[in-house]
Amino acid sequence: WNGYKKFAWGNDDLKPLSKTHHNWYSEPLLMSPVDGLDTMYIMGLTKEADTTRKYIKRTLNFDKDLSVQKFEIVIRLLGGLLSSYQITGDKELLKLADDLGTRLLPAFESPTGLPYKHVNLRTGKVSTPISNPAETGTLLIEFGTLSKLTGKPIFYEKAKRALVETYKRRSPIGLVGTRINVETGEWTNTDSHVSAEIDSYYEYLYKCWVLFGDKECKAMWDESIAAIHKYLADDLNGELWYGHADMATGQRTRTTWGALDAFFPAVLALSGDLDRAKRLQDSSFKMWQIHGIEPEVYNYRSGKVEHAGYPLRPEIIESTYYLYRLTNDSKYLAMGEHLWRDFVKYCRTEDGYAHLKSVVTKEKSDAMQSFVLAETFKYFYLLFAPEKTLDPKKVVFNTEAHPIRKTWK
Ligand code: DMJ
Repeated sequence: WNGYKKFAWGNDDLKPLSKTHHNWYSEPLLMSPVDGLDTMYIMGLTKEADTTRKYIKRTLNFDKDLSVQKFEIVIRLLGGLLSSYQITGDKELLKLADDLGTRLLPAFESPTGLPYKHVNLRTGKVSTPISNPAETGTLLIEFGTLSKLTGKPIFYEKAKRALVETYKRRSPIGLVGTRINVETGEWTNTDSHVSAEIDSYYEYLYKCWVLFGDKECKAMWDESIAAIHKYLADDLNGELWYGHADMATGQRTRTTWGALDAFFPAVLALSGDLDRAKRLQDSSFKMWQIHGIEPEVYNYRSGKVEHAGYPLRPEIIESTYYLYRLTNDSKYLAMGEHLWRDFVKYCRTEDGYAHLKSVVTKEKSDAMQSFVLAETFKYFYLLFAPEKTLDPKKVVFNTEAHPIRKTWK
């Protein structure tokens, strides 16, 4: 955080090697401060957080002629504003969230109700009709919470419809694909898995049931998870992995697992399936240990790394945290310590943490995304913090680790 303050203040992200900054668009949207704010409060860094909150209120303005990627803006900024509002009671944060949510609403104006990938914050102009389940189905925690907190039902309705429209297009055997055209509702890539571009769609089916008590979400989760176990699970010499299959036939297409997939034990554990969660977490940890840091994509059949990058992802730590809290087994504390020591050893720089170009060579690259502040450090911290710091039974974390409390009836 101090590295960001020193070299990137007022911009989106720190570039930890060149000690400069990176912005997602032509003007900054304060990604790191908004994403990292609730982490500071949770860690008890109240003074630092209050100063940052005041800066955000003074500076952040969404009336900008920028075509933004709705999903990323929702999980990082909308989620961050809502959780920090709930922590501080600062109504201006809710006002900012309301303004942002309203500016994103035109994205849902497609013939199917599935949202476009990009929307202009000022004009509402939409673009990029080819989307994916993660981007069409990872909106309801944030938009639903916005409805509950503002009393405006439209946000819940639009995001819920997008989730249901995604689910409705599952194949007869219950799987969704990787890419979908939001104008026609046709799949343009039929690869099915729990990895990038689908992952948090499944996460939100379950979590929206927990947060809102929405029975339809629970029913969609129940049917989906059965298909996932049936067609994606691989039992390999006693190890549990989840691979890729064609959504129409269920036939295995790839036997890969990776850093993003490593969120899945957390959701399994949360849903009560501790047996599978534990076995799958052992597989993720095995993948991590091969090179002392996990790769983006690993082939569990051939044992080869298929994509060697590591952009400081939090998912394996998130699952370690859930498993520790839900089992009380100190094995997960030891696992977390192992992950932490490797993480510091290979990714630390003078003023921050850097992505790895390759977990094999450990060569670094000049980036530190805001989710490092929002998620990676938060889950590491919460794993070792006293349980009362944040009762995991009283919050639902959005996919960017912003904790949302059900403060409504
Ligand atoms: C985060 O922005 C979120 O966790 C998202 O669901 C997936 N990718 C990153 C972290 O890896």
